[in-house]
Amino acid sequence: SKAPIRVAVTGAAGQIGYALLFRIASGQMFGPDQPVALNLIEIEPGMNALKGVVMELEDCAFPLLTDVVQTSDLNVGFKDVNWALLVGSVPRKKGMERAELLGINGKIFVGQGKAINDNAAKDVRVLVVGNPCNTNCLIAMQNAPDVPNDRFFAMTRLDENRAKSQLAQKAGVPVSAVSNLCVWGNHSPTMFADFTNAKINGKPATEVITDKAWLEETFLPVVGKRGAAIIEARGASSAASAANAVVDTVVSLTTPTAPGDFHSVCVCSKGEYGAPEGIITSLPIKSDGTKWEVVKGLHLNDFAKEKIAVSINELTSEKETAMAALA
Ligand code: NAX
Repeated sequence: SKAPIRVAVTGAAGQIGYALLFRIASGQMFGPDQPVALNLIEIEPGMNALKGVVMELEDCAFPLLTDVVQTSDLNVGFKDVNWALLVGSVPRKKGMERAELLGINGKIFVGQGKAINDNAAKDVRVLVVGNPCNTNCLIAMQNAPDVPNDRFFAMTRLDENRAKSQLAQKAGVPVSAVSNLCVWGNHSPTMFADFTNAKINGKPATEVITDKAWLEETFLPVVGKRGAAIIEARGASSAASAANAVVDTVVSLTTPTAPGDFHSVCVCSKGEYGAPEGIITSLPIKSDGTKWEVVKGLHLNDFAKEKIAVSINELTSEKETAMAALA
């Protein structure tokens, strides 16, 4: 039988953790015949809640789940892991400056990057979910010099999925009819959900939804503010849909992408589409099941270019602020 894939999850006792762990353990992330082991990482105050979550994992009697580690020690937590899903981070509190938030989280991701560098399996891949996820990912990457840069990812798949769902509803088609939806830039309200390259039943989305004003003035803000709308309605931030996007991201990186299609993942830029080299920015990605690459040759009109530039500028400034806070 296959050796288990060992997956670290930080913030494992949090909301997203609660929706994510059961999907990994049930086989939805790596497939129905792939055993998995979980290394669950929490800070000290979360350890008791984590114990309860582990009891529930046991009570699911998942046939694929070989073992579960619970720890607040990063060296133990990242030991031999093939995937590190970095979900935990410190949320912005009322009155907290952005620089302060970037500094606090920056320190967390310095430590996690180092521990991944020193303990993880040789093939480790890292997906950062905890916000500000692009900059947190950059910091982890910089502190894991032995891990190649192309193993670091941050999550914009929830934004992609939200955008697809909105387009499908507007066009009156099932969501599976929407493809080629790239979210560009930072995972923040500045991200650009690119309807200009999206397709609906294989046709340009802009030929199916001809209401340009709706696309520019309703669709984009609805997608950008979806997280806030969910907090307003649910009294808590999106968790199940975020966990689902984590599963989707890993599946998209580890299985072949449908021919002609792509997905949104934040990766370390090599200057594609004019993004500055070395920032973690969301780009159109395809995979052959093992290796991923940035899809080249998409046309960006002036509207798209302008939107993407705003988000890239924000990333550059986040990077500078975080570097200054950590110096
Ligand atoms: P919760 O506050 O429910 O859970 C976070 C958990 O992380 C807590 O249990 C906490 O104890 C733990 N934690 C904090 N610092 C830690 C550390 N240094 N090491 C290990 N664990 C630590 O938040 P939740 O709703 O689960 O969201 C988690 C993160 O995902 C937040 O930063 C949130 O902003 C971010 N999100 C990112 C999304 C994306 O698309 N990239 C979408 C969903 C979500 O908003």
